[in-house]
Amino acid sequence: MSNSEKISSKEAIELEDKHGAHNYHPLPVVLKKGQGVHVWDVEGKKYYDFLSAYSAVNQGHCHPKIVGAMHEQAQKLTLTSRAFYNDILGKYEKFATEYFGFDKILPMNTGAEAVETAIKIARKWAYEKKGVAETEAKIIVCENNFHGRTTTIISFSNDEEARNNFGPYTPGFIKIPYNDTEALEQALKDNKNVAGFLVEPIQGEAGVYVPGEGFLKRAKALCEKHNALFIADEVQTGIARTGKLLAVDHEEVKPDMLILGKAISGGVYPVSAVLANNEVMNVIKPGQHGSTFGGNPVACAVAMAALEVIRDEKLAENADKLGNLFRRKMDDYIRNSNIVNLVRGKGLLNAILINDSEDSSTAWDICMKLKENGLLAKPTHGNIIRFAPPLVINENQLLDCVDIITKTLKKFEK
Ligand code: IF1
Repeated sequence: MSNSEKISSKEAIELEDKHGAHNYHPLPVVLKKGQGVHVWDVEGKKYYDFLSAYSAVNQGHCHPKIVGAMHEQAQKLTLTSRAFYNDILGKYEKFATEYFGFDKILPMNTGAEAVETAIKIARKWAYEKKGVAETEAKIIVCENNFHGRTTTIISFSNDEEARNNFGPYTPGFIKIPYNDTEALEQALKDNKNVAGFLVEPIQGEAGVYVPGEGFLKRAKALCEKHNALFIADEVQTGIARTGKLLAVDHEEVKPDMLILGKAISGGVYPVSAVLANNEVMNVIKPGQHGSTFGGNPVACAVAMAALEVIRDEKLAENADKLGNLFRRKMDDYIRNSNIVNLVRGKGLLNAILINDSEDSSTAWDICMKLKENGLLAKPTHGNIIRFAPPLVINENQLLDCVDIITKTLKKFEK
């Protein structure tokens, strides 16, 4: 069967079921085209995309400037490895470090790779700069975190699905409750070997948990006081998703290490990165870390275009404005609803809490009905539905989506 051959939804699903590992349970929709805030399935039905590939497609599907940059670079030079220099990596490194305000960037490919990279740098910094005894470094993480799916990362997860039967686990992590600066302070006081505090500025997968006002600022101050690195995982919350370039910008917090992924490429190509200043990043010497594709020419071209789109199209401002409108409209509905308890989020990273038990199928059933009504979203844990459209959405489209969502939810009112 050639790629150009037409395929039905049923055939596509059967092929994946037969030949693909069953590591996902997708919504039964088979997509073949994406443009801006819309996607189309193989039968030609059009949908609003309210997931944005988990906030990777912030710039909208197939943004012409980003795809154009990929197309142009892909015809010149796709990959050199880091065995040699090339004419675009340095330009990208200058562009990105100035864009985010750090001395240096270490380019990788996936979010999990960037998180692993940040863990390695933090540990090395602890041994070589903080004076922690070799192999004794600890990293503080939060309950209900999601930082990726590698063995080390799931070692500090408390999500049984993500962690079960993947042991033995990597040691060296201390868990504290999210949004709890007293617990962070205690952990820093009790453990002299802390290399850093790794945190999502908003917990995405856990259900879009926005921490209390000042949490990030107080956490950063505590890290400074105890000579530990504040490491912000902005893979999902970054790149304008929450109404600022970075979610930490809402509290004017400057992380010691910034982890980016997903929308740094606009969802066009796997690109991730760790950014830090010299006193941290310079612990990495030649031959101590790397990746075949990390910082490849296509990734550099795509990421620069994707970041220019965020800035030039003022997508953070749009996310802030339309995020407030979305939550206002949803609150108007929720006031008289018995199927939705609340809406929460920041910018265009939002979620609703369905008034049913975690193990009920209601959230899934609502998403199936939303699909029928032309909007794609997916539950995170059990009874929480995440709503995260591309940041290029306009006010009319957003109000149209609020209509679809509220009309659908009304059918589930008890
Ligand atoms: C899946 C979740 C979201 C992330 C944060 C690192 C990574 C992610 C804050 C790793 C990735 C993705 C992974 C994808 C679904 C999605 C997800 F549901 F898994 F948890 F967004 F919430 N830090 N999140 O959110 O980046 O290696 O995937 O590039 O694994 O199912 P990655």
